[in-house]
Amino acid sequence: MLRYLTAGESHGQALVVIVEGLPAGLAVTEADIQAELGRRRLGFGRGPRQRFEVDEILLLGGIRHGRTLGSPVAIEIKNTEWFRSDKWHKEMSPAPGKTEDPLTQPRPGHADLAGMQKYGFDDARDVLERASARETAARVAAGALAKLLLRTIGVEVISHVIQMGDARASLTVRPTAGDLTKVDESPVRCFDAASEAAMVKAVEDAAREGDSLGGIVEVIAYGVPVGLGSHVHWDRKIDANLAQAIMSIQAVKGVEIGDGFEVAGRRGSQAHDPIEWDESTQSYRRLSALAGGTEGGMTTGEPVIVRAAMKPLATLNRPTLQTVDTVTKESTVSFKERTDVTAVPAMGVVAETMVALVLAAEAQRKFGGDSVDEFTRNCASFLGTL
Ligand code: EPS
Repeated sequence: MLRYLTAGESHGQALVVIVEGLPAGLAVTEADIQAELGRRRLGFGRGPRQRFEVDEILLLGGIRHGRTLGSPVAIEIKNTEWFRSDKWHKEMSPAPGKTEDPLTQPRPGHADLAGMQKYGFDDARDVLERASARETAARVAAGALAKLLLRTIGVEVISHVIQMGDARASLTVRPTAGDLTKVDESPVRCFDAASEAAMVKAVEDAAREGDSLGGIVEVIAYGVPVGLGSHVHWDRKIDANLAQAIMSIQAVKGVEIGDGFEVAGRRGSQAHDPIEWDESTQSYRRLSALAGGTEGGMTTGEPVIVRAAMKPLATLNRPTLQTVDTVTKESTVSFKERTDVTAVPAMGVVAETMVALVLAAEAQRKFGGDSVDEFTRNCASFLGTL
C-alpha cells in the first residue's frame, strides 16, 4: 500500500516527506514536483511569505535516472524563511535552550491552546509550528508522485474554488481536466469567470479590515476506473477514506461527496443518479453526478467529486478574537502574526493532493504491480473484463 510520512516545522530548516510503496519505473523529474509546489503557492490573498518562499527541493532517495526504483522516495523541501534570518535559527534551533519570546495568547480556532495543554508546553510556538499549513508543501510533493502514477491509468485530478467568503460560483459548468490551466490563471482559482470579481472583492474587503476568509473548493477526479474502494468493510469505503484525507487538511471543517448535503433534503425519487447503457462506448453511465462518482463505498467509473469547506484562518492581521494570556490568565486578544487573508485557492491544490493519494493507494490495492508496466497492464486487463 502507498503510504507516506511528513516531518518538519513551518519555520524549521526544511520539510521532509517519505513515500513508500510506489511501483518501479514511474517517470519522475524534479520539475514535476516543483510544478505542483508552485501551484500550491497560487492565489490572491496569501501573505508576504508566499512571495519569497521558493520550495527548493532535494530528491534524496528512491529515484534514479528519472525513474522510481520501487524503494521509498525521500524528498526534502527547504524553508526559505530559515535561511533568510537569524531569528528562526535561534527560535527553531534543535540545540538545548529556551525562547526569550514565548507566545502565551493562544488563538481561538487554532491548535495553540489545546496543544499547549495536551503536551505540557508554555509556548504556543511549540504547537503552531507543526500545526501550520506549511506542512502541506510536503504532502503536495507526495501528491505529485501520486498524480504521476494515476496518470499512467488515465486519471486526472483537478480542483476549483466554488465559494470564497459568501461569494459563490455557479456550478452549472464544471472544469474538465484540460481546464486546469485556466483555473490556475484565475487569481482565486475560480472557473466561473462571472463570479471571480465578487470573490476577489470579498478578499480585498476582508484584507482591508484585517480579517480572514474561508470558502469551499471542489475536487474532481476524471478517468477513475470503477471499483476502487469496497462496500465490504467500513475502513475500505472510498468515500470514507476521501473524507478522512480531506478533513486532515489544516482548517478544513466540512467535507461533501457529490451533492451529499443537497440530496439530504430531496425525496429518494429525485436523489439518485439514473443508470443507462451507452451503446457507443459499450459501458454503463450515470445521467447525473449527485453521488459524486461513488456508490456503496466504491468508485462507479464516473468522475469522483469531493468538496472541502475551509474555515476562515484563525490568525488575523488585526486581532480581535478574545482569548486569555496563559501566564496571567487575564483576558486579552490573540497574538498577531504575519498571515494570509485566505488560503482557499491553495487549499484546492492540497485537496487535489489528498484525493490523488487516496485514489493512487486504492488503485494500487486493486491492480497491484511492482512495476508501472505491471500496474497499468493489470488495470487494462480488469477494464477489459467489464
Ligand atoms: C501559516 C501561516 C503563514 C503561511 C503558511 C501557513 O506563514 P507565516 O506565519 O510564516 O507567514 O504563509 O504557509 C506557508 C508557509 C506555505 O508554504 O503554505 C499557518 O499558520 O498555517
